Amino acid sequence: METAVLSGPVAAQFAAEGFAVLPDFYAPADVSALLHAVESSAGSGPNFRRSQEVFAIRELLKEIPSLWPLLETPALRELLAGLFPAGCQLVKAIYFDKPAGSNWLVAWHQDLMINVDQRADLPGFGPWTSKAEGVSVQPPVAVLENVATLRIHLDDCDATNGALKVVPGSHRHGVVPAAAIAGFTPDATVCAVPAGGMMLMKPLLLHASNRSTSNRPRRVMHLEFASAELPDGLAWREGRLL
Ligand SMILES: O=C(O)CCC(=O)C(=O)O
Repeated sequence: METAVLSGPVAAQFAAEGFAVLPDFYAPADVSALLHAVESSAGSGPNFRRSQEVFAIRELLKEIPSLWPLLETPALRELLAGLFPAGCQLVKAIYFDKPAGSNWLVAWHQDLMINVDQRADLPGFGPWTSKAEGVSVQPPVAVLENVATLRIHLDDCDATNGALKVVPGSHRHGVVPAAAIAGFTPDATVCAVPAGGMMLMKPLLLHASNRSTSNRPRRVMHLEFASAELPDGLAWREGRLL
């Protein structure tokens, strides 16, 4: 991925370590407006998953379209221009609340699957899964290397309320076999992010998160962007050109 326009130490860290934290990316008033839009949405249906352990909204911008004008600040446009000088599309948007005291933990993994519109017989693509929400596939590593995940934090987040743990540099090892993951995790670090902060992450970065031992929620908007067009016969299921 080109990061020439995203200058300075943040760009260097993102390229070398596969993640970076940008505190103060959204002002407190922006965070309040984003939370208000989520809380006042009367949404229900299969894209909404509510339990004691997690509240998640898939296809977030389709479910709550009023969020995009709030998210698309000059700072976001500048960041995306730095990450993707030739333009990009939003390919996935999810909201996750890990509520206070949640037992939801996420084991070490890489984000290897992308959401697409249909199955297609294409070299390098597979395995495929079909769920109620649609088709997903593991694409070639080159496609994943062209995706950037932006996690917008709406609460102060640290090790006690489910901050992501990551293995710096693990994105440079391609797809890590399950049996090899334990060899990487002694080098893990916790990514604390303040409310209004943004965590940038590459999908091939090994990451995990713990249960919450805090009385604070951990609300995050997880947005994935990509510049790569998929081969003929396949399209990003949630693709939104910017
Ligand atoms: O938000 C979390 O704690 C984990 C999310 C995650 O691992 C993912 O979206 O791949």
